Amino acid sequence: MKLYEFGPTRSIRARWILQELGVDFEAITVNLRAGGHRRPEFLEINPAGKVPALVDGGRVLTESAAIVLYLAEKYPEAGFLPSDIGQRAEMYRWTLFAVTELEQPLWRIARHTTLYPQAERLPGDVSIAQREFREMAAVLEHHMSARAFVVGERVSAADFVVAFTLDWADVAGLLGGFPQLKDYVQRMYARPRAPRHIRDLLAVP
Ligand SMILES: N[C@@H](CCC(=O)N[C@@H](CS)C(=O)NCC(=O)O)C(=O)O
Repeated sequence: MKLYEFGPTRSIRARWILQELGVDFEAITVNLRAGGHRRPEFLEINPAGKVPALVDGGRVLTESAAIVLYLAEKYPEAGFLPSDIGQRAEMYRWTLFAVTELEQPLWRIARHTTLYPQAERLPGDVSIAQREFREMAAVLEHHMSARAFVVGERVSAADFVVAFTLDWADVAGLLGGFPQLKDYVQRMYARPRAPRHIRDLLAVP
């Protein structure tokens, strides 16, 4: 398997589950800062020009959450995909909650603070997105009281997606007031096969 990735990005989700599974994979850096995602050879793999992308034999898969779910299903013995349909439904629920309700405001904040050219940034949207993130984080904070994992009693694919998203929120300074979420991120990143934190990868030139 080949993982096309770039340090402090959503490719961490895919790397996280690959590391937890302990499967061999080749990591190929697509340097976003150098425009590697716009090169024709990468656009052939992901016409959207975004990381991560996973190449597994003849299969090419993009979308970080889809990659995590695919790998959880490919290696059922790892137990990252709950066998009970109710728990699996919860796993999908929180995975999608992370990439829609939590990640979208974070993405808007990133775009309007650093990614868009200065003239296109909308500072007003940053405060709206911060508020919307906090409203949804409060829902997860409540859900996480007295539980170690997002679903059931053990780690599942959803945890790799959710914990990464909350690490991103931490970098954006948005985890204040959410002690359960802070503890949860710390616990998840203390796992022996956890990836590096976004803030550490951002420091890599
Ligand atoms: N929904 C996609 C988003 C992927 C994405 O936007 N990746 C960013 C890095 S986090 C990227 O490659 N950006 C390059 C660009 O948009 O030009 C996923 O979760 O995989």
